Amino acid sequence: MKKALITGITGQDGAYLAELLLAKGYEVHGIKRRASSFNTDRIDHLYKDPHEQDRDMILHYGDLTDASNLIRVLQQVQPDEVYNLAAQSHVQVSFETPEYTADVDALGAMRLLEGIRLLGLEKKTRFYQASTSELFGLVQESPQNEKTPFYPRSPYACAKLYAYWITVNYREAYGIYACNGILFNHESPLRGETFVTRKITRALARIYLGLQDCLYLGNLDALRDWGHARDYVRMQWLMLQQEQPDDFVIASGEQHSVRDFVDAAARELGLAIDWQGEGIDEKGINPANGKTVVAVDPAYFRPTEVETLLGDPAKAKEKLGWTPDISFEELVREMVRLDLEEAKRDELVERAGFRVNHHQE
Ligand code: NDP
Ligand code: GDR
Repeated sequence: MKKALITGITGQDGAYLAELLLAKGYEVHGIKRRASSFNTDRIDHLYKDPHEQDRDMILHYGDLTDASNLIRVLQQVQPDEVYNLAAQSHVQVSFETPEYTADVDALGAMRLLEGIRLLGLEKKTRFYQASTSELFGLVQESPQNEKTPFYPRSPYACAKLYAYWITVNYREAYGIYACNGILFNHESPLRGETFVTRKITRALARIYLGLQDCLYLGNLDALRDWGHARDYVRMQWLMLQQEQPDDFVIASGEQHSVRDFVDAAARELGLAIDWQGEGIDEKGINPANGKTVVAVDPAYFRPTEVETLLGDPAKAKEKLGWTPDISFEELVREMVRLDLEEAKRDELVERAGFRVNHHQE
């Protein structure tokens, strides 16, 4: 039985990857952070009580800022594959927490690679680094492929640039089977609520039911290449199954704006959108035209923005047989459907007199 260690197992990708690896018969180990409340929502369906004998998913407390902890876990697990998905992954938040973001996202990757080396696991343990299209930042050519020059535009992207190169360096210096997946944005119903896609589907579902008034967004013209996380974690696994380690761009090759995403989600719900954001009544409707208002709040603008990203996944198509199964429209539909279910649950809870979380970040 192969053993995998996933950092960031409680996040969006960690949950889909754990599910995939368990289905393939792996023993899956994950690192979770200590939190003051339960933080395993996304993997609870895979979780078995520690007292059960036949557990195939085992969680270890840890943190990417703690080298001794990482080395201990690596030593204990002796993994065949390490997937380094843990990160402070929010671009805008990285402007507010640049040092912490660098510690986790840059040095965290180095700590794991150095742990593999110190423990003499260079020949045994394969390493996947969650690299990102944010490396391209202020894009130098379009579409972007593995040879496109990097131009990071945030503390997050600068930290991920270090992680990218330290992965390449440990591959070249010590012969570790280490790969970078340069993944473009991928979303799902498990996406964190403060990333723009989930923020949109969650807000529109709640507006539809009258639980929320208005959707506030930042840059509506930002262009992204959005895919489904379930498709993308398959590529993470495939990258570690090749004869030679390599770096790959994973993208859909299709581009949409934030505005397009709102329109697609609104269509699913039959909502008409008023983009002016003027004359909002207490229900978030413009009384002049009866449409749902989407307003721009400059608080969501970033000091330096990544305006446009579009990936060219030709290399992954050729060498990994990359074919995403889920289209943009199917992704939006699934996210809207599940956020509508969640909003209906909130509506019931609220009607029963209990408080629900109305955060809109
Ligand atoms: P999420 O934000 O959903 O998950 C991040 C995970 O990292 C969570 O499990 C989180 O734990 C954990 N984590 C954060 N800080 C630490 C720390 N200091 N020590 C240990 N664990 C930590 O991200 P995604 O699943 O969306 O992304 C996975 C990876 O892929 C990230 O590295 C991200 O930067 C990268 N990426 C993502 C893309 C996307 O579009 N989703 C595209 C390209 C790259 P907790 O649950 O406790 O917060
Ligand atoms: P991104 O994702 O920065 O691409 O990073 P996000 O969904 O946060 O932003 C995408 C684009 O939408 C614009 N935007 C808003 N974004 C947020 N979060 N909230 C808003 O209200 C809003 N309004 C407009 C942003 O300015 C941006 O242009 C994600 C993360 O998963 C990273 O970890 C990963 O590396 C990259 O994708 C690829």
